Amino acid sequence: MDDLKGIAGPLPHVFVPGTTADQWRTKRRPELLKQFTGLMYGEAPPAEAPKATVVNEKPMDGFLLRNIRLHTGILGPVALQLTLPLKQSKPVPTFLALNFTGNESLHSGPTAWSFAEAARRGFAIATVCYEELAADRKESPLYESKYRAVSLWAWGFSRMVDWALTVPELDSKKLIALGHSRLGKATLLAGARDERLAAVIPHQSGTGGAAPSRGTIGESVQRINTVFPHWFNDAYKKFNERTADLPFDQHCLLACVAPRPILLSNAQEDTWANYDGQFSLLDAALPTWKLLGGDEKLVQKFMRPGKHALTPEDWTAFLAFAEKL
Ligand code: GTR
Repeated sequence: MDDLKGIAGPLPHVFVPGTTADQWRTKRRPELLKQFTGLMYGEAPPAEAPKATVVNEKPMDGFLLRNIRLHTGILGPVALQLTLPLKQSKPVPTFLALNFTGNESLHSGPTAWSFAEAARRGFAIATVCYEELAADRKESPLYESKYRAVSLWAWGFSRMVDWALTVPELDSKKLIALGHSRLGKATLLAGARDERLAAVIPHQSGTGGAAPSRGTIGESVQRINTVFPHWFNDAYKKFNERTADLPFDQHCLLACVAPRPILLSNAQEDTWANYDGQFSLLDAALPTWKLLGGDEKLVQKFMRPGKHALTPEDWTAFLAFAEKL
């Protein structure tokens, strides 16, 4: 594994040869998740029973929009926006997504999402603005605690799952986590930790997401830990200049998603996110899908021309992937 594209190998093993599916589930996967918590992402708060109140609901052009106040417990209440098909005869598959710019901003302009198209194809989209969960500022008093931002955002996904499981219109077996960039990092971590997420789309997630800590292209661990010291824990900073000593790389986190479907999506000009390294790691994690009997056709890579962004073309790819679930 020394010559993987975008990675300074060798990579640590995901599991030793001879490991059984049962040993993976009961021993190796929990051990890896514990290492990721201890050496990189930090803890997540305990879960609390979800409480939600519907604020209002209105038909829009091509979908139904419902605003909800979701009480997450320790991080307080957040505004959750749910869009649904106008008519539905059965519970619908649902994207659970964090957004950067606020729920309102997703309806027009460059940050617009494809709500009507998703609804037409029978999907719901539930979204929360990430900073409502945890501020993205290193100065936030939140980070004087043991918690760090990516882990808190990932925890937010799980609170959305708690809530989604209480909504009869949503298909509890088809909850799909989606996030872009730093939220793609949180998406992958949430998908690895929370098996109730049926599929995961870490979009252009880069370093600290699906890209290798041992990367040779794009953002280094040292740089991400310096510019965003509140994203990962203090232990991860000790590896700034010696990533080869990490007992894992991100293929081990990808493997924790198996046997569930995953789509790694990237953009040609987004070399900062080391898509070569990400795709190499997905290949390195694939034996876990084989071990668990997962559907390898649903371990997918998507690449489009252009820059770091979440575009309508990306939504088309997400929907095509989700339709196969
Ligand atoms: C960049 C950061 C990346 C990525 C991106 C984003 O500045 O270096 O890791 O997360 O921000 O979230 O858009």
